[in-house]
Amino acid sequence: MIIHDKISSLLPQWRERMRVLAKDHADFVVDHVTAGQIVGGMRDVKALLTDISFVDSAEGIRFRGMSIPEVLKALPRGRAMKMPLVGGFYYLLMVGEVPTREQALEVEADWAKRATVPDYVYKALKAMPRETHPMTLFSQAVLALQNGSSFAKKYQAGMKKDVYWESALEDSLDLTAKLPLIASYIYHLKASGTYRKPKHNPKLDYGANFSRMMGVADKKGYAELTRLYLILHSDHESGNVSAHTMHLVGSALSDPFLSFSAALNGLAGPLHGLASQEFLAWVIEVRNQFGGVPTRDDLRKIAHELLDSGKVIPGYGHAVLRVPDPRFTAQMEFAKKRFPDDELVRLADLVYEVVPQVLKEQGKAKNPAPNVDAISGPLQYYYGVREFDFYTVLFGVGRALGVTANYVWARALGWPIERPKSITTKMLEEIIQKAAQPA
Ligand code: NMX
Ligand code: MLT
Repeated sequence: MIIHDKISSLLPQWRERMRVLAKDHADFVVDHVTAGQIVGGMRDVKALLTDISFVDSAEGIRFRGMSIPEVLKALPRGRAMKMPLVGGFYYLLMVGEVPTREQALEVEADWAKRATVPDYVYKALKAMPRETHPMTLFSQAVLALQNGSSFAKKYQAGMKKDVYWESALEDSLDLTAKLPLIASYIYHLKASGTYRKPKHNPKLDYGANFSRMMGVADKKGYAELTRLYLILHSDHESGNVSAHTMHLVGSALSDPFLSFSAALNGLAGPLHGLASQEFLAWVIEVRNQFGGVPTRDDLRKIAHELLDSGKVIPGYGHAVLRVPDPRFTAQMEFAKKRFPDDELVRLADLVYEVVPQVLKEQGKAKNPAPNVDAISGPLQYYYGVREFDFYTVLFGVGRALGVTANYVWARALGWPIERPKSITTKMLEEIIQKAAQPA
């Protein structure tokens, strides 16, 4: 397989770079940790290494060094496609090079071969109570797939450490190939109570397949959005909850299925991926209250009321970014080009005009700008995907691309189990008191 061969050829030089860092520069001080960071969620502590993506606070995400516009421009597409092939993007994340169209299609073809889901997984989902949250179902289905993990089987059979990454890649390709089928099955289960076993069409690419399995009427437009959406949601360096969970669980040599199921549970939190669902629920509530798009003044008032009630404004703020999220901008541009008059898109745009100032006035949020979740919901809603508690599942399908690439490289470079040190509150206070005493 093309990704396997490429990683194989890159590995010797990467292993040497790791060896030099771990041995020759082991004592080099990169950063320091303050008490504020210890009690403040380790914000900004430079303690993770990844080459898959990087988030600059003033610019946003770069995937393998490329900004979103650069990725969208450089990556190959299929005939008459506006957005790149997801298979080509996966190649970029895994290998670090822009693929040719043939290489991108090779990844797509490999996915097509793996795009089947064992019947017992569907049966397990069917057996769950209907009101179960889609993210719970999604995480369960991924966990159920663990039964087929090549990594777990080979590990039990005594696999050598230097080839862990090969089984990790095998599982990652399997997992990412199966996710659209599982996600669309969950979607139909929740949307209409039907048990529709989706089928992958090998003549179509990953994005088109997913949009077709979702049963969206404007398949062409939705397939373009799906490709864009999956690319944008794939990764956000390694410190966010889902990526970090995948990394942490994987460091115990839990296979990609176990690790990704755990990552999904983190993504399901309202301060992380669930914010997309929450943003849409909020703007729909606002629209219903005013019978349409409210005035700026009304929206200002409602935003203040939401903050005064102790809630956060979903889709706004970020732990790293200090500017509008370029993933927000890319999706807003997509919407404005294709359906600028849609009521919820206009409302999301008005929220963007009003809310940053409201958050500034409140004075708490370090970043009053929108993140990726302040627009993704209205786009899905426009295409008829209206069960908004399903939106985080879509986020999860995208996130799998980045976190599995990280998983493969973590095993390839032999990274150890993650185990930072904790101290007690008393110890922290004593460290501070001791430092304050005159020498
Ligand atoms: N609405 C209200 N308050 C906010 C918001 C917001 N959108 N963003 C930050 N704050 C508050 C935050 O709760 C904290 O309050 P307190 O001091 O009372 O604890 C204060 O501002 C300082 O927080 P920050 O340092 O600016 O943000 P932090 O890094 O802790 O958290 C988020 C980042 C993203 C969790 C936070 O901005 C937030 O809760 N946003 C709304 C939820 C959201 O959109 N999450 C999705 C993030 C992207 N994703 O997809 O994962
Ligand atoms: C993400 O995409 O993971 C979010 O923007 C959260 C983050 O980066 O902290």
